[in-house]
Amino acid sequence: MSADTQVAIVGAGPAGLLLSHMLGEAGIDCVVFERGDREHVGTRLRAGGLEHGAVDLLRSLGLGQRLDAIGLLVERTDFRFDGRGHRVDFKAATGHNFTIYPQYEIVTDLLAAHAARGREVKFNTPVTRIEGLDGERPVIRYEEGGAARQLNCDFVAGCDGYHGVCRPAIPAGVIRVYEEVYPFGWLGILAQVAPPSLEVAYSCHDDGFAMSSFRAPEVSRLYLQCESDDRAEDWSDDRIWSELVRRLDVPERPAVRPGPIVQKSVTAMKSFVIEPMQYGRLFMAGDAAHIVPPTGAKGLNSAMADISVLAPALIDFYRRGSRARLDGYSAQAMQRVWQVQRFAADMCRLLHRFPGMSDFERRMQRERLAYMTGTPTGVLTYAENFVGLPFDA
Ligand code: RFL
Repeated sequence: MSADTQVAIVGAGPAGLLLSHMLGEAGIDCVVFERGDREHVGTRLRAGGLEHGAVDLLRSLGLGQRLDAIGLLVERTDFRFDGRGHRVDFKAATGHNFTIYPQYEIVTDLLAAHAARGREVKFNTPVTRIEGLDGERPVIRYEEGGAARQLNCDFVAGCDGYHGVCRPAIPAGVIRVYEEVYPFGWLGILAQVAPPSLEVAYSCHDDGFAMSSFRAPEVSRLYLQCESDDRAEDWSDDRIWSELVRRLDVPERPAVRPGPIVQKSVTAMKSFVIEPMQYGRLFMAGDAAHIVPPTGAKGLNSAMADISVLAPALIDFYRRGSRARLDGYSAQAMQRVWQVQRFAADMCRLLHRFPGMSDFERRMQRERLAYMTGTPTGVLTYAENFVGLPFDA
């Protein structure tokens, strides 16, 4: 193939960097384009938890050293409703932990692996257009140092997140778009204070959902259901802590621990999927192809699961010359994508207060929570979805 590179990867988030790492280890030439700078990409505060499939994948790639040293193992979720806590021991139910290892640590590990092997990531290099996806040699048009440039490739990996350029490059009518926007947002804070316990707590409160989690032994991450159009500045630190205490604190559980808030932001809540996740020589992965409401802690894991299917398919093409696995990429990845969508949407509907909810609907939420936390079938169903369905790697 006479191309400038074999695989052009748009986006240096977890999906793009993981793909570049896996292809690079297999001797496949790729170029990663990233519109942000290295600092921006390596410090973005986003996801915090890894399913066991994601942990196994990182370890199998030789990227488990820091993860095993500083990742924090979680064994239970505490659901708060009816004014008390209801623990679900997902480790006992499935044998698997959930590992707190923030997204910026994974990105840091992947960037370090790129640097150690002399593989370049083109930061500050936005892709502006992609052409020729239905031909033999797609063209990537990008800006570098103020100049317009182009590069030919065999394949394009669209790992450029929800607001990227790859999805709009697919002709209208080729993909079907599924979207559900929820009528509330999440106010998320990062606080420089030890969490009440190394346990994740979800509260289904009459005034709205709240959640207590953490990123490190001295760093708490907490969320509050808020209005979709709230701005983080509308919420004073005092108001945030008093609302968290009101929604999360119950007897016989460690109380919320207020501390200095170092970051706060409001996130929109939506479910979004395109189907199929490929067109011609373009293969979409991660947030570029699907978004989940964060209630299930699935966005990052789902992005990594896509790559665990896409990377072997590309490697198979270059080793054996067969497009069979590439052609089947979307069908294979989508099975898991939809199961993850189901879990994340169910958790979102189960735990939030929706505008105009009737007493009956509210009572049904309570009964679903009681069944999920109080019966072996309910516990197992939650547990196996939360720790993660198998990766296909
Ligand atoms: P990313 O991480 O968005 O990376 C996409 C990259 O593409 C770049 N890009 C371009 N580069 C070149 N040219 C262009 N034209 C480009 N257009 C875009 C962008 O700069 C960016 O660097 O997507 P990826 O790799 O698919 O990874 C997905 C995860 O980042 C995402 O699913 C999670 O972070 C979602 N998410 C959470 N997931 C969880 O599992 N648990 C969480 O607690 C959680 N919290 C969050 C989140 C996402 C958030 N966002 C998106 C606002 C909290 C937030 C605030």
